[in-house]
Amino acid sequence: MIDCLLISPAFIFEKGNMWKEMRALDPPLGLAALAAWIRNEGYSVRIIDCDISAPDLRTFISILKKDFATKNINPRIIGFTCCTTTSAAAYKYAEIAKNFFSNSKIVFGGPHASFATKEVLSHDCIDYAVIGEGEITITEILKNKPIESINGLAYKNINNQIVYNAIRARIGDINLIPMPAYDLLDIEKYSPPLGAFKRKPSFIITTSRGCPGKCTFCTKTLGNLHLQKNADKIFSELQYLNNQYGIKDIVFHDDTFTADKNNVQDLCKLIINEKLDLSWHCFSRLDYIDEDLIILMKRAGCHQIMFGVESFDQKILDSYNKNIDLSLVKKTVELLRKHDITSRLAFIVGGPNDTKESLENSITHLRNINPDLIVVNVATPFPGTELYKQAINKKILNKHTWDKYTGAIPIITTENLSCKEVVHYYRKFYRNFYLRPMQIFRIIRRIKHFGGISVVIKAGLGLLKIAFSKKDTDYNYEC
Ligand code: B12
Repeated sequence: MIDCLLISPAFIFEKGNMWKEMRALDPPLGLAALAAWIRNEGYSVRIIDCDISAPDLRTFISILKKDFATKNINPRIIGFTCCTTTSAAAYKYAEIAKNFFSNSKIVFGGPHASFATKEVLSHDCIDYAVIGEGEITITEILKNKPIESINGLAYKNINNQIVYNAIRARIGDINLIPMPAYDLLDIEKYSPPLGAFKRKPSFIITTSRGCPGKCTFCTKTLGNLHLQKNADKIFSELQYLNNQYGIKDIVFHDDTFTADKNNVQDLCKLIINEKLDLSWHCFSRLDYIDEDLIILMKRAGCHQIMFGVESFDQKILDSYNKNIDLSLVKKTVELLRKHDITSRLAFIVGGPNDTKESLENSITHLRNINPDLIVVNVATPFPGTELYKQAINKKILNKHTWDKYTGAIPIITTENLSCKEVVHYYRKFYRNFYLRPMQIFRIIRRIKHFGGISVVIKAGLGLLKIAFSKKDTDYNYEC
């Protein structure tokens, strides 16, 4: 018997998707966080990351047979993490798991379980959906608390109706959450996307939970309250990853790593004073960074910062509720250049208000401002977001299965752009930005910042695939 088996379903991205071409293989951090908490409470727990060990259903079946069923190891709870994009795959894995272990309770958590709860529970094999932060909720299931008294849980009653229990309050002090159970993952098998790390081994972590922003395209699984692990705690986690697994490079995947300036300063000072050999990359906001901080971050090993700019049209940016002044873009990119930190800017194409003019304008501005790297996503209305509500209200949501919600396929038809035009601009951004002699020269010159020659070649080939797929109808989309 094992108390809890946690599973991250595998997902195969379509051709031309940025994550596929950039060969990212990132750890299920939510499951590692849950596992650490569950273990601290005295329960046994294991994680299967299907991307690594069971990329197809046949392998999954043989793992369940070999490692569990034949050894009579029956999990009391089988928990799946479920993003919108991975939901269809998650349902298939869950059905197999329930067939093997009919007495186990199948629990779904993560963004899709939190915002598409009804759909998740419509599957016979799924018993419970956990909404929001999962640690305390899953522990209470393990403790056999009466189901109707567990906050943050939705389930089916005997009449097969869905019951939503009271909302689960957030764990107030993020410093009380134990370090994710990295030992339950095959750390050496993971790698952040090409171009995001400077050297290997590199690993991705988060140091905060929640985001006060109100961006219309963002899924806020853990809510608005931003809580930050303190610098000491982050530093010991970095030391652990370094000592235990030789990790030398980190991608801080927090929504806004610099949200708490004092804390970042404390962390940088710790890294510098303790001489931790670390290079790192983080995500920030243009209004949460200044030159003093940039200088200190650089001294502490920061080699790249990513900012969401989304559009160079202030009105369109405002329509995303991003609340950022575009004049900051040029200033910030120049500051990063001055201090030899790679700048990476992220854009959205195909939002409800985008027009050909606004996208052409963004492409021209981008070339003038000239950051080091860019990332482009097609506007994708994930359940629970304002963008999703807008798409439903305006009746502009196309019929698509959730596996198409990858950020590279148009899911909404806008007033001004056809799906074909959106795909055209998705590729044009990449083409016009990267395929310039000056840009190619710049990347070659900064090879050590981008992780070496082989990484640049692989990333370059991936970008060519994104930018030059045979025709704009490669994607099987309906408009
Ligand atoms: C790191 C990250 C990645 C990494 C790694 C993903 C991974 N394997 O975990 C990379 C770069 C690969 C990535 C890729 C993508 N990502 Co991403 N990513 C994140 C990010 C920034 C952090 C996730 C994280 O680790 N959080 C910390 C942990 C502690 O929180 P958590 O995962 O939510 O888990 C808690 C609860 O949700 C719950 N829970 C989760 N699983 C389970 C399971 C059970 C059984 C239970 C009980 C509870 C439970 O308990 C956990 C602990 O409290 C989030 C944004 C965010 N701030 O959460 C986006 C986010 C998850 N990504 C998102 C998206 C859209 C994508 C992409 C499609 C790319 C894109 N176009 O943006 C791809 C697809 C990935 C996929 N396989 O589905 C969306 C998902 C939206 C949705 N509705 O599904 C998010 C929410 C971003 C956003 N704000 O919109 N991503």
